[in-house]
Amino acid sequence: MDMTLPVQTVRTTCPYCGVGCGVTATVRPGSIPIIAGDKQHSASQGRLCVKGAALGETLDLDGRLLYPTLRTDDGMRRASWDEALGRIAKGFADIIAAHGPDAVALYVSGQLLTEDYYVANKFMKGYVGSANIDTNSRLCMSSSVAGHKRAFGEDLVPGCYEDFELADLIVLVGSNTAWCHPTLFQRILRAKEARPSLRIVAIDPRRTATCELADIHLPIKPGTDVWLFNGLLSYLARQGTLDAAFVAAHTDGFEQALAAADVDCSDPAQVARTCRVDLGQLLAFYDAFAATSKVVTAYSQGVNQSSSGTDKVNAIINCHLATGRIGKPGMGPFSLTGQPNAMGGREVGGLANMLTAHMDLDNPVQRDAVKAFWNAPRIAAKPGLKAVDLFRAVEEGTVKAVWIIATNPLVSLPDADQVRRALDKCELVVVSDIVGATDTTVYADVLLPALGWGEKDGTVTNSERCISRQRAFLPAPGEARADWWALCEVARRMGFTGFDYEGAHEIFDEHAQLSGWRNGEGGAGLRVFDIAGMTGLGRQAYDALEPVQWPVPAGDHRGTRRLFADGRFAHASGRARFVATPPRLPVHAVDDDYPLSLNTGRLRDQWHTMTRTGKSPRLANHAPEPFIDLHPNDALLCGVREGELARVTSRWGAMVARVSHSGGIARGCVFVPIHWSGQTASDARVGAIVNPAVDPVSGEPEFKHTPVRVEPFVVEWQAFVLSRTALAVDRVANWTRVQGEGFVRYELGGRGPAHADWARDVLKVSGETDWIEYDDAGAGVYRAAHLVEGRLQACVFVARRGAALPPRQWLAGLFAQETLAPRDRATLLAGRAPQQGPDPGPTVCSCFGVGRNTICAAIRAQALTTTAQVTACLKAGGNCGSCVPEIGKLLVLMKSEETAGGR
Ligand SMILES: Nc1nc2c(c(=O)[nH]1)N[C@H]1C(S)=C(S)[C@@H](COP(=O)(O)OP(=O)(O)OC[C@H]3O[C@@H](n4cnc5c(=O)[nH]c(N)nc54)[C@H](O)[C@@H]3O)O[C@H]1N2
Ligand SMILES: Nc1nc2c(c(=O)[nH]1)N[C@H]1C(S)=C(S)[C@@H](COP(=O)(O)OP(=O)(O)OC[C@H]3O[C@@H](n4cnc5c(=O)[nH]c(N)nc54)[C@H](O)[C@@H]3O)O[C@H]1N2
Ligand code: SF4
Ligand SMILES: [Mo]
Repeated sequence: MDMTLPVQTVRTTCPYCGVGCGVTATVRPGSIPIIAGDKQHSASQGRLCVKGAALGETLDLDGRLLYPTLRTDDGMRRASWDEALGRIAKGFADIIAAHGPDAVALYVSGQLLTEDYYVANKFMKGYVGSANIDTNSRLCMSSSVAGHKRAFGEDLVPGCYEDFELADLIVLVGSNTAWCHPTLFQRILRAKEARPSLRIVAIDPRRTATCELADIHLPIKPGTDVWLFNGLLSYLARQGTLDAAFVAAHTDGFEQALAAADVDCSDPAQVARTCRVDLGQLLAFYDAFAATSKVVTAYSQGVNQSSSGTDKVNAIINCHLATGRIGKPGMGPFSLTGQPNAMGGREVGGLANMLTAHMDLDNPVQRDAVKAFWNAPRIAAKPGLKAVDLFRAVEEGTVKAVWIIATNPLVSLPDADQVRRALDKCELVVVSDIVGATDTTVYADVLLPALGWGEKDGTVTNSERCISRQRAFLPAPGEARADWWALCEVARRMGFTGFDYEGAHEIFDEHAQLSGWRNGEGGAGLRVFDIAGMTGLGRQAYDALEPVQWPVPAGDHRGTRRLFADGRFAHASGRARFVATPPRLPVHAVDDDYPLSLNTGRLRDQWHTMTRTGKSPRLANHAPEPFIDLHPNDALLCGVREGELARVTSRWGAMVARVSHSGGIARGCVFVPIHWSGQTASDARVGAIVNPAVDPVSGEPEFKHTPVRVEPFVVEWQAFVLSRTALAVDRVANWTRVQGEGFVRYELGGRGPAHADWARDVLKVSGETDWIEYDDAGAGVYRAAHLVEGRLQACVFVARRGAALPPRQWLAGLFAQETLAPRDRATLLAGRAPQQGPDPGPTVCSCFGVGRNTICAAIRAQALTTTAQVTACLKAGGNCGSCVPEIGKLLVLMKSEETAGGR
């Protein structure tokens, strides 16, 4: 390594959530890049959350896919790019020739860059001639897209992040902002600190970290948001707090929407009963909304992922249109996007029912315009299959080839075992990923290595329409290539012209040109998505591109913060539309067999199926195991106990995880996180039990509600293993694993003997070795450690119940020692240091590694009352701030314990 190479700092954008924070990566030869917040980035102003801050820990090449592989009769073998691309091109061409263009499909992702996405869409819709390209955004944003199109005439987010700071009331609906959009949440908190009159309302069935800092929390019954917002519209109308002039001048359909709302929702008491919320709290929210003009209503998956998701979106937008609270500073409906490029994918038309550049498949003039611009041989004439239907068609055999790029559908689709059956049967499965082993790559016939974050180059668009560069700062590993490149190479091999790009900048240029192309023709009005002002950048200007919010029409290079300021919308009439939203319950109701409602969602420190965040030991500590969170009374009824394993079963499948009581779950509800896959647990893929019901308009799945039952998962013993090397544990009844600092941690639940032979077998130890053990068969306790030349190689602890196992922290720390200190060796099998301080408990602050018990002890001992005091005392919360809401929660908890104790 040449140590004289200069230290280089590259400005780029975080690859995780839709906030789209600016990141600086400082690259030094021979050491891992140093990641920091980019103070110059308008979206984040230097802030990063804990996931962004840990990006440096995810960049090593362990587990990376480095060259193409092909399936043969004897399994997968390495292949050249040429051979792999040739096989895809021939496979696609043969199937199209025999069965037509709709027999092939692409399934892509909001984690692609706009340039990759653009090429994928052009390839399918313009050259293959089928709209069978859908994306995981179907699972994420499609209800918002459909809601925007119905209300505004185009998929448009009116506001910007600054509106959160300018608002006097922020309503967070179905959004765990504190964990899923953390730096934006911190912006909200700072605004509230500066201006305590800013009120926050959280609407979520769970009491999440976000709710802790809300003035009002409405723990709504899952799926009933439309009642709540119809009720609000009706209430506003009765109170006379509508903006009649705005409604008259700029909207259509108000009367019908109000009439529909009045049918079931005109009586707040009735609404409160239906939504299962306190009437007083409901009215407090309604009054706050009525009395405040600067209101931002931000929403996310509690709204979108529902069989009435599109109606939920429109019920919210209706309230903003009725009060004219849109397009002005500090107000508006605000769809928070999930993935880093959810927006970019929508701009290029990545969904099966969209064309490109916000044009429509069912508009013949626009279809012709795109075909002409692309100089394409054909153009898709009808919408393609939406994600859930797409994989059904694969199983039925009507779709015979599928190319999956940057998504993991075997984990993330509902009824995920159906996806497994589909891929198992499919003639040609191509998967492009950065990781070799995922639940989906296992089914690939052709596996292509993609460039990952830090290696790839292009643009992403965040929740506030801000286009921002992701820049490469690392060399391409192995033979990995950009996704757009692989798509272009296949297109060329299929004989398609129009795929000769020198680099991402040329693709972006074409995309920008198309956005302005024949804009205004086709009887649909001017398309607001117009970035013609960004054409002709050339490589240099593209590389230097600063974040900018679209639209950026020709002649303008500063972009647009807010839309609709002039009251003009994108329907041909120029007016916005109210949508009548008669409320309806989720498709599948709970019943005696499946009495509980399963809700699924995210944890603070993991990203989706963990292929990247799972590499960081620091991130793993926050929630090292999958869990089933439910109310203690329901647990009692189900016969399950906190800390023990339980099985959750639905009509679609079953899974196993540990029972937990966070205190935030209402009776009748269960929450399970989405992050575990077949790579990280034997049986905790929640997608396998989620019902495949979808919203009739958007096709978005009902991820937030599935009827389930919970019962004990009986094991005879529980154990954990910490091992420097990965182990084969698949014969144990239940296992989960996470990455530690220098070791892998397994949590096991099993049946049958678990003593010396078993332990040596699991740890792959044979013959004479440095092996120390403790066996108390009567008590069901077994403990052993394996040392190699004085260095701890692995240890295993077995007990009848999980609660009888020692905490993992102290043992984990021993893996940092090159040679185990004699006193540590002496107490190794006790699982604790000789004079050990108290167990710090599960990590709350990942930046400084501060545990829950430590924080509680400090609060108690020093009578701390504010999060700032806790930070001053322990540092916890003082860096990225992601854990501040949880510290707040602990303060509340301790206070209530104190009050209870004082009684
Ligand atoms: N840490 C982390 N952050 C992420 C991600 C991640 O994987 N990890 N993923 C990113 C992506 S792609 C996305 S889409 C976003 C998602 O961001 P969010 O939507 O904030 O996250 P979720 O946890 O999916 O769900 C949000 C909340 O909806 C609530 N909910 C469930 N049912 C209902 C209902 O009927 N009504 C209402 N009002 N609420 C309900 C749930 O209890 C949950 O707290 O997060 C992004 N950010
Ligand atoms: N039960 C339940 N299921 C859900 C949800 C839920 O709330 N509940 N939420 C849904 C939502 S909102 C979303 S967004 C999805 C997310 O679900 P997925 O998209 O399936 O999850 P990821 O783990 O993000 O998958 C991304 C894959 O792309 C790979 N990858 C990363 N970068 C690149 C790249 O540059 N190129 C290529 N080719 N590959 C790359 C990663 O290694 C990983 O395998 O899950 C959905 N599923
Ligand atoms: S909030 Fe966190 S995950 Fe989201 S973009 Fe910013 S640093 Fe990345
Ligand atoms: Mo998402």
